[in-house]
Amino acid sequence: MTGPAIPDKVLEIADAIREMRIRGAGRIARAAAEALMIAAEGYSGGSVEEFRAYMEEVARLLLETRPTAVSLPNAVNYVMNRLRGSRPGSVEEAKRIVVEAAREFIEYSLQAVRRIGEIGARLVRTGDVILTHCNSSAVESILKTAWRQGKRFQVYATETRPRFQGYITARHLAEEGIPVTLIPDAAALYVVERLATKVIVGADTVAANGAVINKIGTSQIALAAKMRGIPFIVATETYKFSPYTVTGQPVEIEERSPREVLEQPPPGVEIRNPAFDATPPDYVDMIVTERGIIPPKSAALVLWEMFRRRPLDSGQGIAMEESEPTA
Ligand code: RUB
Repeated sequence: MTGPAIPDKVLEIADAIREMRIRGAGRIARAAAEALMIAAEGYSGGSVEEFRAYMEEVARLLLETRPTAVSLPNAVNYVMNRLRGSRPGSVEEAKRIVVEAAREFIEYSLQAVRRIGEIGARLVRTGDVILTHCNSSAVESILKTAWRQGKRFQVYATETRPRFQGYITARHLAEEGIPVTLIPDAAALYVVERLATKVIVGADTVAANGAVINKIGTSQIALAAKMRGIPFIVATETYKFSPYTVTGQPVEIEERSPREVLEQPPPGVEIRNPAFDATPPDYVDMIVTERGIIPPKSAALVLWEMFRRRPLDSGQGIAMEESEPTA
């Protein structure tokens, strides 16, 4: 690169996303917006065109960290499209545009998680036994809101191998006073068959056909819930709906290092570590978003409303002309 160096703090955020010290689709999106803001604030000198080139480089760095959660490109494009679509008269003005858009995205995102909590809490009843998988801020928001409203229920949290995000869920819920039981992933069907009254999980990406991409193992749980006839509920902000899937682009499933599964596999043994799977829309009863509850088949309508115009094929894949979630 010929322009100014990317600030250390931005490189650290990109690393933290890659290494999963920052994880969960919502947090990843907010961290990316913050990184763009830090990059803009730290920029000095050069012309507006040089600033644009530098910001595009930062955007690329962030986009390359993890492939599956569409919240990442949606957040980056939300901020970058504001810059791409403006004609600032000075670098200072261009920096302000980026910082304002990033702040807006972060604020929208935090509010969306709170709103999902309020809307989703209406689905929780006293006496419920709720199974969840992985760690989702949107799911936590629902459970904590319902608990604070005085509803009394129990939660089963899967461990979520190989990175054990279920421990985070269990710890957070226990801190709130919610009765929570941690189970091995393989016990999910046992719990759904005998105990659970509903399943609530988060999402990394929702496809235009309503398929939900979430932590590996989610689709098995959805299948179990379908067999048993209990509701399978997804909690997600609308910026996890993927505009790319409208034009048939498949969602890339991240395959992480086998060493996360087993440090030293026995000789001759291959290990695979797919991090996400896709749950077909037929297995999803409803999707709780900050704009209300929708059936999975309405995902395309949400995308249409959010992005308003048709996706445009640009040099960097599909970019949205208007990619701003509207409040
Ligand atoms: C996290 C995961 C979460 C979603 C939703 O995967 O699959 O269920 O991201 O989380 P990883 P949130 O730990 O590999 O990032 O509701 O917090 O966005």
